Amino acid sequence: MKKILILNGPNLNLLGMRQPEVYGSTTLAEIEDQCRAHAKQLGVEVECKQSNHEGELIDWIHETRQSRTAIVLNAGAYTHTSIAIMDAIASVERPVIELHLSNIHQREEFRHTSYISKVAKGMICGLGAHGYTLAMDAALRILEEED
Ligand code: CA2
Repeated sequence: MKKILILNGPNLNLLGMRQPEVYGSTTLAEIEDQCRAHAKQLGVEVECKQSNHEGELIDWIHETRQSRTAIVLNAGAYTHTSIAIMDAIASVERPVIELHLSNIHQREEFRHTSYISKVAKGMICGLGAHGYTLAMDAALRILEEED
């Protein structure tokens, strides 16, 4: 069965608790519930995971190798630093939709560079929590095109 893996990186477990003016007031648990409800409507399997550890995110990306999984990835600040996550994505040859709650291009200069964008199929940013379900729609479309 087609599967969408929703991966959230460092500090995103704090969503809804701090900086609501930047990241919104929806908690990660609420976003994950929305993703699970949306997956039911789409008829696709979904798994939601969050880690503050780069290596753990990389391990989960590796697990999608030779599967029918697409990844929705909010790599948090690793977006701007992690060649290792970029390499992991390139190595598994699975579609990744990069996602950011905030519009990274309207923020500090250091957030304008994304290593993830270099290997992602596409990117959604600036649409808050709604971006996750939009990214799932895009991910499913890509999986269908693979069949
Ligand atoms: O806009 C996004 O989704 C980001 O990926 C969020 C990252 C940031 O480093 C990226 O540049 C853009 C930061 C996530 C931190 O999340 C927090 C949530 C609540 C309170 C504090 C941090």
